[in-house]
Amino acid sequence: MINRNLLIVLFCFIAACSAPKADPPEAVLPVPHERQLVWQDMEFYAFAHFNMNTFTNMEWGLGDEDPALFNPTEFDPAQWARICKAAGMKGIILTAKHHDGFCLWPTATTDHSVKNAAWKEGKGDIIREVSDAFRAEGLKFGVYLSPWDRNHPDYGKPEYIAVFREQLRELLTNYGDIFEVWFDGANGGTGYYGGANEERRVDKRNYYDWKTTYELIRELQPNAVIFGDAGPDVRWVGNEHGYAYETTWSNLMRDSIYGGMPEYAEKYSAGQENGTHWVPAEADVSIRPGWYYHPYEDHKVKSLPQLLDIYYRSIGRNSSLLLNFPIDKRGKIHENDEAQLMKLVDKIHEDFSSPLPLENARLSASSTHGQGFEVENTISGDDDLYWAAEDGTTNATIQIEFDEPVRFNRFLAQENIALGQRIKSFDLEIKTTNGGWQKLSSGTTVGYKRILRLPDTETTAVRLVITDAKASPTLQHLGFFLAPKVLLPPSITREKSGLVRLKAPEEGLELLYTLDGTDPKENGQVYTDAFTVLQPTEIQVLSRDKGTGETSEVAKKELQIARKNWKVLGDGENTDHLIDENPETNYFTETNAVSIDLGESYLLKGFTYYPMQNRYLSGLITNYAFYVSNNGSQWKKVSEGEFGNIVNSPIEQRVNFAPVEARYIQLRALDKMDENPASFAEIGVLVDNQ
Ligand code: FUL
Repeated sequence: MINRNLLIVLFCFIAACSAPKADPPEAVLPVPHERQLVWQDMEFYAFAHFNMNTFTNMEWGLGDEDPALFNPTEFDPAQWARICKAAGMKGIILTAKHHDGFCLWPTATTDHSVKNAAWKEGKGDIIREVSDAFRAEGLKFGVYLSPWDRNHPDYGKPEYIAVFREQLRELLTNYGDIFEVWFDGANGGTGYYGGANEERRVDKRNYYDWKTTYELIRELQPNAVIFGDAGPDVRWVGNEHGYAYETTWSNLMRDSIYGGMPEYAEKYSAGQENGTHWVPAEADVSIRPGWYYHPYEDHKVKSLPQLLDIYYRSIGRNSSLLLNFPIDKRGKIHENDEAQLMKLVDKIHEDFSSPLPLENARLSASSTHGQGFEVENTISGDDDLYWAAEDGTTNATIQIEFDEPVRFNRFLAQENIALGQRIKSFDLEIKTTNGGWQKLSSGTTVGYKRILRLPDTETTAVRLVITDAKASPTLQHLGFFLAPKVLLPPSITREKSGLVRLKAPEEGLELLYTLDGTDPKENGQVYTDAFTVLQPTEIQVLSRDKGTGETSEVAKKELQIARKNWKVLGDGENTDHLIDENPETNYFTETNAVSIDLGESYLLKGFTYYPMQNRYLSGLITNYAFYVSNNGSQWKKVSEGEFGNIVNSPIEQRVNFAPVEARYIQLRALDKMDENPASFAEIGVLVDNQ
């Protein structure tokens, strides 16, 4: 005999299966086009700046460069594709033509192209090789085509628009599927223009007749998204740091915007709640200071904490991330860039590798749209399923209760954007030990993806309180994760007074240091406040995770004698920048020499010259003479020489000489990288006990 209870369960099961699924909620306009939905799922993809500027060491070529200069020695697009694939990037956008007008493919529209390059004796086609290499790895390919062309004689005239469209036609016809066409907002200005060498301003709103160009792209590549300040499909995030905003709407007042409009970044780049068109943000940023490769930036590749911050502030804020690699003169992604990229990728994997097991938790929602839109859908992992609140509801609460206390520090949420971006604000609350609720964090927009970085939190229940929405909210995915700390050593800074400060790379770490050359893991003192070090010594530091006890590597820094009583002789502006122990501040002098009173005599055995660290360098000393004195008027030369490779690699220079007793020092520039005033970030001395 069949058990009665079983019969009831069976009946309910059949009834549930056959109960009609409710109709989906109505979309809230604007909504994404299918091509935008496909693009949005890519999330993370590469940008590559590689063409004439790579060989002239410039960021913006003038357009008069000799095409023969384009000559990579070990061009290896398979290496680019391998690296991007390993990093989980979904494709690449390549600068087919930058502002200088040099074309990376053998276009019929101009001679200013690879046809006249030394590379492969003019028989090569970079676009062909890169697009093939990426497709071979299953990755997508997109093109950047600069509307501004500082080479073309007709730029600024109607004739040029026909040339520009023909270039697009070639790119969009001959190289397979293109996922994105990227148009730069920088337009018009001085240039070579076929020898005219003049300034040409264009009416950015009307000159390009963008509408016709967009129609051409739709005809040739209907699945490609078009990027520009004003979209039409994907918009610029408004800065080149890779950051979207706390509030980032995918809706945009598209008709109020044109490419290159000056007020765009401030007024429009975050999108608008009532924006008329769906034009999501793309955050573009270079892994180095420059978009193009410069050997002197080899040591300036962004650090892991910087890259991680970019990730959370772009992908974590409803934007995609377009990360640029300045391809080097060999035609490869530089080893330093690859190493930093892989650190980022490993850390992201680590951050999201421990999701809280929500399938074992009890989920409930204050409101549900109906059958098929239950809150459990948010943890099903199935992109076709989502939770929706009842029609007409603009606030709702999702509660998640666990049997045991859980720990997390990341929160992730995704709306079902196919129905429009709806959530306007939310709070995240946790259950306290006495059974009450406490606000942990709050946010505004969610959109395609929102990630919050939170303090380490332990609780038995969490509540997502959607406090306001444009219409009944939807959610496709929800997640909580426990990301390990970035275990990097702290940074060390010192003031002129000798005051030393340590700064943790992230919260929740404790910092340990020694000043006697021993290992801080064994003997370290816990850092609580800034402390003074006047005499030369080595400081060793590390970070320790307060939760797990895990420690970072040890960082070491040599501290020279404190510059407390130093004075720069002579007057001039910002003389203190020379001796403030801060390499970010500079001192410039037309006299090409600086003299310093050390306040007392020391047995000197050398000096250090820290060149300026700015993106654009000037006045770096390439050949020097170093003098000492006991009265500040009679000088004795103790060293003369060259700072080899300082322009390509502007790192601290260290020179030793035979020990000499002196109170005054003088550094003179015998030769510089250019005619500009000599520049200095810092000068230091090495004394005998170092
Ligand atoms: C800017 C350009 O002017 C830069 O050179 C670079 O290509 C960057 C991605 O866009 O507007």
